Amino acid sequence: MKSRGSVMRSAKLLGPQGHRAYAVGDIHGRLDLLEEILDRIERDNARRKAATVSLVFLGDLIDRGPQSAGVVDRLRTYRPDFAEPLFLMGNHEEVLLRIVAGEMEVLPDWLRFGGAECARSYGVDPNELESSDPASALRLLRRAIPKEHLKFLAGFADTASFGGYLFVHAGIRPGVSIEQQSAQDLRWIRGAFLDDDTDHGCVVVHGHTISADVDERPNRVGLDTGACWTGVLTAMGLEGSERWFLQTAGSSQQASAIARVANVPAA
Ligand SMILES: [Mn+2]
Repeated sequence: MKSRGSVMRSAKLLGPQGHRAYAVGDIHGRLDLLEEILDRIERDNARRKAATVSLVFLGDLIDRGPQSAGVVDRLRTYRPDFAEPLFLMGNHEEVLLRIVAGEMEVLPDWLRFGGAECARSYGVDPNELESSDPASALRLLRRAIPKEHLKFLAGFADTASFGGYLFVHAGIRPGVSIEQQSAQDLRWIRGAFLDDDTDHGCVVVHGHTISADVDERPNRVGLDTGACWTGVLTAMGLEGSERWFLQTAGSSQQASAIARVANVPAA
């Protein structure tokens, strides 16, 4: 996959003294779980002492689940009074933005890896997209997806730092300085990052790769618990030396869902 834009967009969050941060894993079109985790975060925050709060969404808001349009609309207009929201670019947002920019050759992959559900949430029939010529398919999508949604997604950052933590969607390339990381790696990397246990100089908080529960290692914390299939959306709170996790209740089918997730193609 090509990666567009050589300049990494980075946000420096306040922290850590007197500041608190929450990070939310991959939502993938589950508006129901998003509402539940926002509620849990707000209640968790209310129990703690007053602080400046950052609320970081780790990307992949869209695709797979049934309500991508609903999730984007909810977060685009989300202005909580207790926290400052910040959004990171996932590979799924990247692919959608590339398609509506005219890169129609990635359309079949997008539809196969959860884009069909996303298209449907915007009132577009994925079968019609597949059977249309590229120009017509592009027109269909551009007509259906509100410009404000695309503008919102296009404004997502690639990294955010909070004290000794670095938030990214997928991970970082080990041995490469944070400033030199490519957008491609930050949004797509798996094995080379996940299997690396060296000290990165910061603890990397990421989503993108599904694990059966929080994947907590000395040099990274993975928060993608496969919400779309398991019903478990995970968030992490950070303040000072403290670290804690919040999760949606999930379904009783969670164990079998996790087993199925393990067979899902890596997109
Ligand atoms: Mn991802």
